Parts: sequence; C-alpha cells; structure tokens
Amino acid sequence: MLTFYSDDHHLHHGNSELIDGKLLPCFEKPQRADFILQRVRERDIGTVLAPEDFGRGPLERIHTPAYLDFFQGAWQRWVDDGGQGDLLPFTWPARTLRSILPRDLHGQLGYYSFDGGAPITAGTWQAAYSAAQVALSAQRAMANGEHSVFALCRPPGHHAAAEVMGGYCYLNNAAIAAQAFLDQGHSKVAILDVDYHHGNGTQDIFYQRNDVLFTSIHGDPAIEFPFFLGYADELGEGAGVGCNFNYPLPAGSAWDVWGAALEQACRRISDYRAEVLVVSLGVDTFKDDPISQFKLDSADYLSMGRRIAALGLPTLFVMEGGYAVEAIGINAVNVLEGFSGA
Ligand code: Q9C
Ligand code: ZN
Repeated sequence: MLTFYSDDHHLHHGNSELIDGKLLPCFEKPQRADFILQRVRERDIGTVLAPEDFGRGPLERIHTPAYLDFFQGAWQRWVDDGGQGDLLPFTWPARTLRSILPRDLHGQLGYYSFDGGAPITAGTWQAAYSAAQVALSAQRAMANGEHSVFALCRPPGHHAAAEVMGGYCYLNNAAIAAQAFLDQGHSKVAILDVDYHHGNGTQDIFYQRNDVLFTSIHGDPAIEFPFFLGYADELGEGAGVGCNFNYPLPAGSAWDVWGAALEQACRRISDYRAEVLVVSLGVDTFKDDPISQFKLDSADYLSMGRRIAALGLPTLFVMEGGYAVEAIGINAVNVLEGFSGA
C-alpha cells in the first residue's frame, strides 16, 4: 500500500491544552506522525511518497474562502498585534449570543472555532495545508488505479467543519478527499470514521447530502468529547436522510462490542452501494490511550483492517487521532496490514 506523507507536520507544534482543569502539554504532537512513519518503513508496507500541491481549490470545496483566509492569516495578525505564544480562542458564540463575525482577531477566532483544543502556531496553516494535500495526493493515486492508499495526515481533520476548527483539527482531510472523488466523477462515497471521538465536522459537512454516507463508531457523546453531536438518532436531513449512522458506545468498550458496531456500520456501507470508501483512521480506541476510554488491543486493529477489506471497496485511509505514541505506529499500521493481508 502506498503512503503519502509530508514533513511539514513538524511545523505544527502546539504548546499546551486545557484538559480537566489542567494546562497539559498537547497530546496531538509531532511524534505521533513520526512513529507511524517509522512503523510504515519498518513493516515495509509500500513506498512513501511526498504530496503534490493541488492548491486551495479542492479545500474550498469543503471550507469557505472566508474561513481559509482567516486561518491562513491569523498567525501574522497575532504577531502584528505583539502576541506571544500559541493563539488560542477563549470566547464562543454559544446559545444566548449572536453569531456575528467580530472585527477583533480573538473574536474571529471564537467565531471560527468550537473549543480551545486547536492552537494556531507559526506553522499551523502550512502543516494543515500540507496534510490536506497529502489526502488529495492519496486520492489522486486511487483515481490513477491504486486499490488502497494511506494518507498519513497530521494535524487530523474530522472535527473540523466548513468554517469551524476544534478538537486538534483545522482542515477536514477526509471530507476534502471524499469531495475530490465526487468532483472527479464518482457519485457515491462512503466514510467510515473509526476514531474514538465522533467525527462531528465530517457529519456536519455532509449531513444534508446523499452522495456521501457517513458512519461513525465512537464514545457516547453524553460522556465524551465532542459532547454536542454523535447520537444514534442523527440520521441526516433533507436529501441526506438515511445517509448518516452513528454508533455511540459506552466507556470501557472492547473488541466484542466495538466489532459488533463495525459489523453494523459495514452493513450500512454495503447497502449504500458506495463506489469508494474513505476511512477516518483514529487509533485512540486503544486500551492505553491517555485521553480515551475504549479497550482495543493491538491485535484488534488487524481484525478491523480485515473486516474493512471484506467490503471489497477501493479504500483511502486518512489518519486522524491516537495519542498513545509508543503504540500508535503498531496500531495504525496493523489496520493497513489487516486490510492488505485479507
Ligand atoms: N477529557 C482527535 O482525536 N479534548 N481529537 C478531549 C478529554 C479534545 C480529539 C478532552 C480531544 C480531541 C482528532
Ligand atoms: Zn479522536
């Protein structure tokens, strides 16, 4: 299996995040992608390629130009204002307030985000831009005939909506790739999001559409981030009714429960008759993940890959979360090896 990867992810290195009342070093750190790349090479699963640059056009198919302009220019505005350290939002247009775009940088940052988990640093735009190009390059390789490709994206993307960042995500790499398939003539794309957290951004982007099926297996939002989306009764809206399926699971879920949900999601994907599958591949479902509460073992990721392969679809794997860095490479590459060996 080909892997696409860019070193530009090193340009994004947030300092700290507020978690359970404490300012802790960011869990979403460069080492994550470094360990995955190392494992890809160790296991020799295929060639590692640098991305092509498809420009901002394919990003604008998912994100608004105003959001992209804001994100691209935010760091320089912060520097010009004499700002120091990471740029982090602290006020959001929650209920009771009006969603009016303010003029101030911090006001705009609140407008374009939903939590304080997506710091903007000097290189964040370039890293996120390159991650999107990694996803697009992997998509292009599939358009050119590859059956499966791994987009080793960092930062991740599935929490990012059309003009909202959050949850370590800025640009929705999986959605951008899915849209590229549609723009190149495909009519039905399925997304399977196996990250521990609900892919709220991806769901929102495609919620009213029937050309993308979104399925997600994740921690129950009643007790887990992102808290405000990801319930089982979210089935799509308008033309999209019946094209959205959530599988929220209780804390402590292991492979028996998780694999049963995967079975249901796979049935939905088969019924939909998708032409292509995009997998939002988070491995924060691992038993030792520092911020998650599922109990998957490393061997379970081989089973996950095998079940996904049984769908028989051309499959693009897009890297999302996973914070147990010492095991992240093993777990992510196990999915790919399970898929390829099946
Ligand atoms: N107490 C991804 O995996 N904070 N994002 C969690 C837990 C945000 C995760 C706080 C987690 C974001 C791509
Ligand atoms: Zn996650």
